[in-house]
Amino acid sequence: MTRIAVTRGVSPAISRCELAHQERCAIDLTAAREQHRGYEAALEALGCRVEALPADPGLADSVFVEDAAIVLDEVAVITRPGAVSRRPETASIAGALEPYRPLLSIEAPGTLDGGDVLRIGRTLYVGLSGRSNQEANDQLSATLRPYNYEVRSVAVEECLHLKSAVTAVGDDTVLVDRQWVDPAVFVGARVIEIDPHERGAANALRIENRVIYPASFPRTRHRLETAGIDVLVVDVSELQKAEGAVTCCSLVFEA
Ligand code: CIR
Repeated sequence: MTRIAVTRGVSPAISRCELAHQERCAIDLTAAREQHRGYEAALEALGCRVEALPADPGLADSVFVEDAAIVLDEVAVITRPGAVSRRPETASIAGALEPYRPLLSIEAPGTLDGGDVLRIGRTLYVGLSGRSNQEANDQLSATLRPYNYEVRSVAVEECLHLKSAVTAVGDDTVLVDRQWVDPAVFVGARVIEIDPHERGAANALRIENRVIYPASFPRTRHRLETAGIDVLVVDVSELQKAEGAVTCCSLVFEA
């Protein structure tokens, strides 16, 4: 078994990225690229084989590959991103995934960003956000029923994606920002809450029994470590200025 992480280099156009809940500020492209390489090194340190797609000068947000697909054990679903500017990102991601999974897709008028899909076991929690709509939820539910996945919708109002508000940091453990999502939604899960001073701290990338986690949230990191979670810290401060986080920069799956 090989664990693959699909990534894509930081676009020289990243300063023109989409923003939903953050103010625009200058992004240092050289630093962003260096941080992205550090992130890829962290993926490799955790046993992933990184398949890096070349940076695309025409697609400002294309480093955030997570939003273009949902990769499950049996199939991959190519999304139809909510931001029109991001829709052309899916073609090259489909090309990268095609050798590994049969491909399904979300069709208009459905819109879905991968950042809105949180898998816990056979349940997919899907955010109804500014980017992902009920039509896509319904399509996902119907298309994945034969594979025995249950889709549950979760309202997301004050942040970009569901995974801005909650991620899985263990088989039955979630890291949650309760100001953005009600932890009671995740029935039966152990809940670790972020430090309330650290907005955005609920996004962690779990690889097996470790998590890749941003350096900018030391208090929440302490909570994770106290709860027995093994944390690998990366500096992604420039990518955070583009409203990015650690889950969104890779698609990780087994092949
Ligand atoms: C966007 O607004 O679409 C990008 N600037 C950020 C996307 C981050 N994606 C993610 O967290 N899944």
